[in-house]
Amino acid sequence: MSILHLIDTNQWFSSFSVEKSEQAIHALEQGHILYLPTLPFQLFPEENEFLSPSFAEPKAKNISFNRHTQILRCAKCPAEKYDRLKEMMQRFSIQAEQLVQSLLPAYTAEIQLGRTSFRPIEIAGRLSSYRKDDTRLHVDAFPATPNQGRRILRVFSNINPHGKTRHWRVGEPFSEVVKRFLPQVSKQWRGSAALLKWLKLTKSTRTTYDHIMLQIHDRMKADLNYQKTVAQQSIHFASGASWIVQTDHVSHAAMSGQHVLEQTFYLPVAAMANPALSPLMVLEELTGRSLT
Ligand SMILES: O=C(O)CCC(=O)C(=O)O
Ligand SMILES: [Fe+2]
Repeated sequence: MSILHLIDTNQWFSSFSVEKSEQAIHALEQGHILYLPTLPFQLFPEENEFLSPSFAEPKAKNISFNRHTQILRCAKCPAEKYDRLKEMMQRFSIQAEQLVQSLLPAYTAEIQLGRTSFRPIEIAGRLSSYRKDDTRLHVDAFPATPNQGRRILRVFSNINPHGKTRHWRVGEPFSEVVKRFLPQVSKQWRGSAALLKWLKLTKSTRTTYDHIMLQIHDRMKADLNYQKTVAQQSIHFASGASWIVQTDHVSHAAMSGQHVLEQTFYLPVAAMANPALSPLMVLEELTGRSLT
């Protein structure tokens, strides 16, 4: 069965039937990817110049924007272009939010807006440490930004102007990932969470949940045999298409592609239709204790 759940729309804010929304939430929570092949993010002609790796630092994988603070992190942006790039990312962020509001209305009361990112650098051939190497299958967990059990929901849009797809690999279901890697997770040192916070290495407390998810993330990426042999499928997201995925439980790897926009949201587990499917509750069930 395909892991893609098709959503037929060409509007960022459209009216979906209750049934369509329920099906979408069900699919998402089961670990499917909501695929919107006819929902492009439209650039204004004068924005095409941003489709160039020259704005991003070679080592950074993205340009990031925080809509709350209005801060755009773009080291190589010429001053006169800063505001226009910000406007483009803000427009994407608002449209991604409208999509979530219209397609997943049951989430809207609780969902929290995270960072917006723009990724103008070709993935294939990019050099990075294994932990940062997103061409290796992984579930998302962020070292500096503990999410303390909240779900990570991401909206992507492939804005490649040359018709180039974004190629992902998608691996085994989270329940299988956990069976394999939870036994390898080392214990969190007592006091380490407080120390990380005190050193400002984390923005909030790294809970046991965050510790386990980071370890799973790292161990998946470190295991080259696993990367090669685990059951997996290849997916090519067309340019002009958008997709929504909960990247904290869908094992994914981005193999090639250039120019994508991405909006991150955080969702409290209690806001899910079926909280038992969250990584937090799956891990709490297996470890028999509270992890946050
Ligand atoms: O840039 C991409 O296509 C996906 C990279 C990734 O692993 C992520 O955003 O979680
Ligand atoms: Fe990821």
